[in-house]
Amino acid sequence: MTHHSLDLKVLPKDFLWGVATAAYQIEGATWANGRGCSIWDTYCRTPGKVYEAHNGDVACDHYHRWEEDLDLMKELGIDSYRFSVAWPRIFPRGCGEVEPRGLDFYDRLVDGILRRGLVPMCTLYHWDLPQELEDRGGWPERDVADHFADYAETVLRRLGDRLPLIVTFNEPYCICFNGYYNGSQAPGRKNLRLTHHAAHTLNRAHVLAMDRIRAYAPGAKAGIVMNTTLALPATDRPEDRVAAELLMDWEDRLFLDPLFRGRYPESLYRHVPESMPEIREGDLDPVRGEPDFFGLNYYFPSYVVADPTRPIPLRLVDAPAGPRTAMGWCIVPSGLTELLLRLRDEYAIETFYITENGSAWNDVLEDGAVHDEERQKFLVDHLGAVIEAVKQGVDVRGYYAWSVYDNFEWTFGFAKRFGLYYTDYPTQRRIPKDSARLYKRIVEEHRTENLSQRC
Ligand code: IFM
Repeated sequence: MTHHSLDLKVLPKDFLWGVATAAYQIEGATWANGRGCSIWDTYCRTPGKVYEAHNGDVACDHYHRWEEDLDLMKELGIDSYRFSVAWPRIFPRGCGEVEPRGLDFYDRLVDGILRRGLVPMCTLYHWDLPQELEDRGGWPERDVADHFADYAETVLRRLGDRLPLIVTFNEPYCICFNGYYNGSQAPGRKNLRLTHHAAHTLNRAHVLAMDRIRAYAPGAKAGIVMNTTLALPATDRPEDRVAAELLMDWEDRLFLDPLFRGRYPESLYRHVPESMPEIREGDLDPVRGEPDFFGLNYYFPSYVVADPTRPIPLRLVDAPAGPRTAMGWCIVPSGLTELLLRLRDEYAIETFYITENGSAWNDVLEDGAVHDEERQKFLVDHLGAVIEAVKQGVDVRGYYAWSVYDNFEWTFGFAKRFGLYYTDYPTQRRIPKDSARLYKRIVEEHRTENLSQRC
């Protein structure tokens, strides 16, 4: 097992060590107990969209195996489990009639998490928009925000008394840009105007949902999770520096500025005014929408050059030569420190969680073991980057590894493995990789460190 020399005592005593998942990626049972169809059910059935036409119908069968899965998390020694609620299990048609069996499932799940002494972090939206809402226009349509708020209220009326940590959205960038700009994820549309309108609905939905959270889960801390791009200029040329800033306006500040400042970046009105949404009174309210914490998902930075031929004059280029994961993503742990510092300084963010971080590798199961050296190194190096940010005064309260076990990696189907546990799909056995053992040891060492400091 990889050795580490992490300075764990730098982390707060009550630092939450966790793992994260999302409903469609693990649950399976997509037709069980009245669940409606989501945009991902549809996208997976659209020829050519998902690797070998894989889909989430069975996935990790977590819907039936959740008790064993929670036992596994307990055995891993973590403190907290970040999961998401599937909107189409609660409102099969997106709005209107509630499916009580959907609420019952998450009710049992939350009780099961608490019974094991784990802290639940609940994400309300991790990409599974009910298909009927997409058929009526999807996220670019203004009223989806109102339906989302009603869905949030329904979930919180049932679970709100037991949820200490609530997330409205996972990765607005992916929802809007992959869903409506480059079409690489569900619903697979490609239109700049729709993308910016989707962003506005989402930003407004966050504000509306925060009102409901305050009303129906008054004891909870609530926030949003973003995979904020760390945009780096590919060269030292001044125009590439400008392009990198512009990329952050487009992909990040499109969500961050409304959240913290109640407006959109001026550069977007300069370059693509016709694509920008109408803002009505009260849509973007940084007071009502103010998060208690910011969830950061970090995987890799983007490299940018200026490109005056494009409406937003920039272009992404390949990362410099260097190590890459099985996703082809470059590995830059220091980017995580840099991003935390930048976000804290630019938006005066007081409290962070790293709500996802992890890596996919071509794991080989041999004699019941997976010796995933690269994943262990990735884990240690990124935890080192978190520790460095904490040393520089950033308040990071927890780290959630993505993911507890291999699961449905969206357009890559089951071909990419991010888990600390290896999922043997034919038997649904979860087999600890060496990285799971390392993570467990790190968590234990941090606890021991705390105890010895108290003595
Ligand atoms: O699997 C995804 C997750 O759903 C959202 N964040 C990135 C992960 C790895 O691609």
